[in-house]
Amino acid sequence: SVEPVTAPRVATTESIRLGLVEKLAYAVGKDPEHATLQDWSVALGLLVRDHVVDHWFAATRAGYSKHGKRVYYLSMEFLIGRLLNDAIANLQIEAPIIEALGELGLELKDLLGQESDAALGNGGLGRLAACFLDSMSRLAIPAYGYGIRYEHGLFRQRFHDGWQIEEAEDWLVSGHVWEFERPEVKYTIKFGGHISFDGQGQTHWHAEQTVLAVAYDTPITGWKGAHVNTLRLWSSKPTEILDLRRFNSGDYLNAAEKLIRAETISRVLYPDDTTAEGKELRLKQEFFFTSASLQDLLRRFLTEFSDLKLLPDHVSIQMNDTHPAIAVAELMRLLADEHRLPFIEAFEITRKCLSYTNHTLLPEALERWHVGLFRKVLPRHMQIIEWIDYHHLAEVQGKGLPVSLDAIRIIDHGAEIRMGNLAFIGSKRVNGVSALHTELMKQTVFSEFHKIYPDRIVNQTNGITPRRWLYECNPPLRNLLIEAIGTEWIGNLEKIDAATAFATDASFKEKFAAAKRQNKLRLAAEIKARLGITVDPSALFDVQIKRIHEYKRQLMNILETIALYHAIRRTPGAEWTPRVKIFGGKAAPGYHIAKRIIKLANDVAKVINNDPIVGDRLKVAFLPNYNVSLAEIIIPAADLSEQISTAGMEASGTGNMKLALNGALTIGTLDGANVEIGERVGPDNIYIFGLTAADVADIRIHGYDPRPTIEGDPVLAEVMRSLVSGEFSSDDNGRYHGISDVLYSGDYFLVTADFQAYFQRQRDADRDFRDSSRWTERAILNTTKVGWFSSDRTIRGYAKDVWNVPVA
Ligand code: 26M
Repeated sequence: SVEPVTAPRVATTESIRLGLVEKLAYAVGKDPEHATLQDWSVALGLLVRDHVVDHWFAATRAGYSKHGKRVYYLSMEFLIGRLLNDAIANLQIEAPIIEALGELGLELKDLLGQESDAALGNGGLGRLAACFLDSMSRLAIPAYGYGIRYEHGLFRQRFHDGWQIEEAEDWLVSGHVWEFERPEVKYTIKFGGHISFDGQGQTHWHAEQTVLAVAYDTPITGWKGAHVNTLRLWSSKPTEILDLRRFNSGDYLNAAEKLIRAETISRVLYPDDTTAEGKELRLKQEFFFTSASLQDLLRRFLTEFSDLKLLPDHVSIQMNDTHPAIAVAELMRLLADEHRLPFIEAFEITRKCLSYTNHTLLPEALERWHVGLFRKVLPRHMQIIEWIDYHHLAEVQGKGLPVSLDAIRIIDHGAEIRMGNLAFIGSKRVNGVSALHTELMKQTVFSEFHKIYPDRIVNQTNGITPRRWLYECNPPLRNLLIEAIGTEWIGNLEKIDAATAFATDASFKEKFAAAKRQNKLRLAAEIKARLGITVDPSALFDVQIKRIHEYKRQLMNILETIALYHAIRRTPGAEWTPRVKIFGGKAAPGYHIAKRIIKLANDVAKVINNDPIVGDRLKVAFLPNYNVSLAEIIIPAADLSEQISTAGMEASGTGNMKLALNGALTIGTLDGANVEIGERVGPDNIYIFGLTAADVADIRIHGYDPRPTIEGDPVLAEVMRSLVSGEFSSDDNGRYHGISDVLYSGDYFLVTADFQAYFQRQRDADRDFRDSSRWTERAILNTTKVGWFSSDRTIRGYAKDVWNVPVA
């Protein structure tokens, strides 16, 4: 018999040095003399991967999950970023690695920088999924992440003359060491065609197109390597490699057509995170990964059990937004058509296995599919959805509750399929991602459902992994915390509250400020390298990093920047708090206003940064290609965190949590998780301003006229004039007339309505920042009071309220 690896290997300086040189030779094919940094980085990745694999096997063999319940997290997006440092940190093998590299004349940080950033997600939703994987491993929950192995992740952003340019992203070209291809793990996925029923009660789906979903596995190491889960991503491949008949007849291009058609499905991530456009390829992607995942988990279940009625005891499936909501119909199809269960039983089982997380209330982001397109791509699922809709409506009518049936139909007016309603009806639990958001879900989109199923909607406020978002990205603060309170907080972030006692300790304060300064110097160097802008590291670093959206109101921040600029120019001799406005974020390629907002920020930056009267009092830096790796540099350096969405529109936010944990004070509206952050840090340690969600709802009912607000505020009025005068667009005076028009005519996101309150709170921040000792105390309290926002806490909540699984 073959001896398996039994215990994880131990990392010593010696073993790492020898291992590295061996990997470099036999896996990379280079000798040390000719190796590039990239070669060394791959060698180190492969070596660290060996350590990860030891733990992976150990975890699996420990039999933790024997006949237990498994969690399946289905997500269109996993925004994982780089993995090398994450693995090193979780396995606690940094010291021997640094030492071994030193002996080889190499620096760890240089090798880490070589790894490509896996950007298989748009923003918050995808990054949340990645934090959840980390926490599920931390808590030893036997879980699988399921998603798509996009060949191209989110586009790379660069600026040309201040305008956003998108370029294809290519994360796989330089060799991704973290995945294992599983060519034997593959499933057939069908599209299109027609359905027939035979006399024996069997349903047949005669597909128009079939492709294969092939598995690629990435191990996800939990804290201290105690548990390792698997992220399984599906890649689409043709069922046959080549059409030989066509090829032999000389028709080379058409012979390759099937291959291209098949591989197109997992080719590229859709770069939009607001508008749910009804594109056929997108629907195919959603079904592709959902079907493969369900087939895979059913196969795993059936190797252990035979009675599918037991499925809900052993399987919990989480739908990350409605993107995998087709799971409701697909699980029913697999149970009924393939495993011959009666529909009604299949429906019962389905509703006990699935749960759904909602991430937005924006109507344009709620997925809907035209019935015609849907029937063409998924003819059998159309029938199943019709059955569910009919059956569900009858069930509700039977209860005699006073609800609007129109609101709970899946098929809206016979024309469109509402995926939110499908997901809701097919789920055991439906959750929102912050207390406010969950309340609004109950009152708005799902109010009728909430009357029928009062226990179904639950809240699970988002969280972030403290490993990546403090321990890994902020070594100076990490080391200070360890010195002060030990290491407990890394695996149990609520323990970070122990450092609250040091908030007024002179020596701790000094070291905390020094750590912040060190991080600011690192960011200043990055700004210099990427933009050529010199910034003063003692200035207030004011950060807004997130996707560009009107509701997130980057525009309000830019208008405030202009107002401050005007004020500085008017009295340059006054007492100014030097500020650096830092922006990062991508606009969806088709979102024209968002792209113009980027151009405006860059135009404003150009004028301000080159105005000698202003000097160091104000600088503006829009860093291109904001991604996870850049976030890891910006966040530890922030003093002020901009969370200024129109109240009621940001479901939760998670950047707000990362910034607060790293000692930035928030300036924000009472929106999403800001509300809960404010409750924990206290009103003196956060700058809350503006309309509440209730105010916004009220204004929307009565109608809002921006004109008197603008004209009644001389500061804002001057800013508005500068937009149309060409002060920031001397090469094209008309460039910002459109933006001005949007603000004058309706201003749906209420930028002008909140402007004055926002401007005032910014001046409060200016004043407070000048008392650096007091500011440091408040920054410390932000770090020590937000331990609750660990994704470990969030996952404990899901485990208890949604999945019903035990945790470590
Ligand atoms: C939909 C259809 C077609 C193409 C793309 C999409 C799509 C992709 C991502 C739609 C929405 C997407 O993401 C929404 C999102 O990121 N929501 C954010 O989720 C975070 C985690 O819960 C919250 O913190 C944010 O407040 C919320 O905006």
